[in-house]
Amino acid sequence: MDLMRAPQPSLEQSNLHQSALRLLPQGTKLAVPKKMETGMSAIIEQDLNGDTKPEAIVFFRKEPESYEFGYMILEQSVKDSQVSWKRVFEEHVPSRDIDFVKFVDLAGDGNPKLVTGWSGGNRDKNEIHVTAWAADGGYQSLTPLTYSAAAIDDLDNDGIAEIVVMQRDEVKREASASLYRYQKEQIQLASKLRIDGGFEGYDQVEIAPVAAGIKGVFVHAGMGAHSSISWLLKLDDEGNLVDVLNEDPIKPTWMNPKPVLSTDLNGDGYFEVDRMLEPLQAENIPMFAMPWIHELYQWSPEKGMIPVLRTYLDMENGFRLDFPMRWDKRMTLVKDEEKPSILHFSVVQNEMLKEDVFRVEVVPIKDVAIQHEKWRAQGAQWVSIGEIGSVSVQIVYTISPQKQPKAIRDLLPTPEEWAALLHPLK
Ligand SMILES: [Ca+2]
Ligand SMILES: [Ca+2]
Ligand SMILES: [Ca+2]
Repeated sequence: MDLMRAPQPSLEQSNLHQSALRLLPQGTKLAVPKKMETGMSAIIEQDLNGDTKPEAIVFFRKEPESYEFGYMILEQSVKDSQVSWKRVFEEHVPSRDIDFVKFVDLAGDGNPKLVTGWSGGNRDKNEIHVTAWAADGGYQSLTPLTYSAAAIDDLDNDGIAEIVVMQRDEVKREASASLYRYQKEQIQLASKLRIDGGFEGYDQVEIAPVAAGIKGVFVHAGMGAHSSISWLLKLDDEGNLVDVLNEDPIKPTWMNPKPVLSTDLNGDGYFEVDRMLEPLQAENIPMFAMPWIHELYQWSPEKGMIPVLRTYLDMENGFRLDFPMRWDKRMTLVKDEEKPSILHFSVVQNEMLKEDVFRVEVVPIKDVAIQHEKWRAQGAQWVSIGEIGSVSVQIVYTISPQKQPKAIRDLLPTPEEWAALLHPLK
């Protein structure tokens, strides 16, 4: 038996592939969409009309390059145990690429609709196409939505997905967020919110949980060379999109000196919004050497945006070191002038910079024993708080915590607390 032989596609799959090639419109070839949840392929099988038999959706592009892409829907029929495929729908879209493909239950009837994004089409606009099946009319592509970025998910948790479309007009420097719902066999605008348009492009547009049973749209946009603006949109009681980060979404104040992305960093299931802080007493530190503190906020129905985590991100070594919330902003830090991976922490009291309290040092695991030997010779006290990849993270006290005044000693974590503050970056 030849174990090296590549797996053969099943008869059914090769039949579909051959049928798809045979049915391709003149002058086209198969094209694989850029983003898809099912495996990357030009041919996807999915039941679109609810008869439990999958249809095949086949994506193609015109050859030679002519900025025309498209797709066709094939229906299968079985006769004398022979499967054959027939083209029942075809749409050509002027565009530069197939941005994404999703199958989304937009009507709440359990039948997913085909939702496709096409980039760089008419007048360089991106378009979302929704292709729906109706018992009396077959397949139909609904009026397209133009978009700069989009998020498709169940925003109001009623079991039916919505489409949130972000637009940006580069010339007029205007932007907006629009909420669309599938109603009466059409895509209908449910709410539109104007936001500031003075940015370069969207870094993230994602629907994610913000609090128990509540979702929001996390929007981050890049501005200038490095900085960024953020909005967090959610639905108010009337079902309108509102921004909970900025008092006026057209004059946003939630800005950061670098691009930021939202995730659930503290692991409670809800996404946070980053606000980068300069440590206290850091006025004279140049931007490239700034040890940014990331203050992460979550939305609360009662209190609005509240900080839930302050943390330092060491991208180079792949970890984050959380700050105990009791530190408030009193503990400040600075990067070592010679070895920037070393962070010196000090307590600020009465606006006066105190002596160093401790430093964080990243030591290659293989060198830890030698390093400890050196510190022992210097009479230093330290805690090994954990290993990330090939490095060990060490806390080295400037003076023994027992000799610190109570006010400072109370700020210092116990060894167990230290270990719980260190996390690998995902
Ligand atoms: Ca079907
Ligand atoms: Ca919904
Ligand atoms: Ca969280």
